[in-house]
Amino acid sequence: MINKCFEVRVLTLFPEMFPGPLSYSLAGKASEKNIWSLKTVNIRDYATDKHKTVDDEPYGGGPGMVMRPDILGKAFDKNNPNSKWKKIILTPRGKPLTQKMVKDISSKPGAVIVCGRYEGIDERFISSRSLEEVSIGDYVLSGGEPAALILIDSIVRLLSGTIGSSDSLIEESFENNLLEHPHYTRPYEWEGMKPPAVLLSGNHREIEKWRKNIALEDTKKRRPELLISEKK
Ligand code: 6GU
Repeated sequence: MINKCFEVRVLTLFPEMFPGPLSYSLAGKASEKNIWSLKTVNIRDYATDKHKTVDDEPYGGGPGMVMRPDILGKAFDKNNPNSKWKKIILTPRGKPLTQKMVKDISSKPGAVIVCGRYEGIDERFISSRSLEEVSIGDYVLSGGEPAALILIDSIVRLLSGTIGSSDSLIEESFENNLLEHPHYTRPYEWEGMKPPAVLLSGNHREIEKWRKNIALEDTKKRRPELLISEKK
């Protein structure tokens, strides 16, 4: 019933940032159950000079520093266990992460995730190791580490055994390119507001109809681009 342990290997200059939030809640419990495991690799351990340099000035000039391909290459080659694993580098230049991509990653036996830092990463490292560049959205973080925590969380919750009922995965946002319907619970009346009457009707067909309709209306209002984009 439970699949083989999904292995995550994170290459980072800040291994202390892990597992961080991933040791709590669903991901934390799933890791205790050996549904997934995490190993961090400190890129700096592969530096060769006495100052443990991992970056240098950009060719062509400009602000900031660029991560060196030789150090990254060595760190990656020593920690790249299996050709079936997904190989990802997190940078704001990457393809925006979608639930479809998360599903694809979670179907593999594991993932190597490289966290970008400083102003950039030497392009030769990215292309020579065939890494997929992924971004978590159109804003800039100071590094790939918070993005890696988010990516790993999104993968782990799809692994078999992490979430009790697979129904919770079928109904949620981004399935069928729709946002999920809104939710209500007790108390029945709060600050003068009551839940929509249909939800207390006991008529499951009507409830389903109401939820589908409001999901579609909310998606049109908030995320119209989801309705015209390709199937997830
Ligand atoms: Cl993956 N890294 C950084 N530094 N900034 C980002 C990002 C990644 N995704 C969105 N912004």
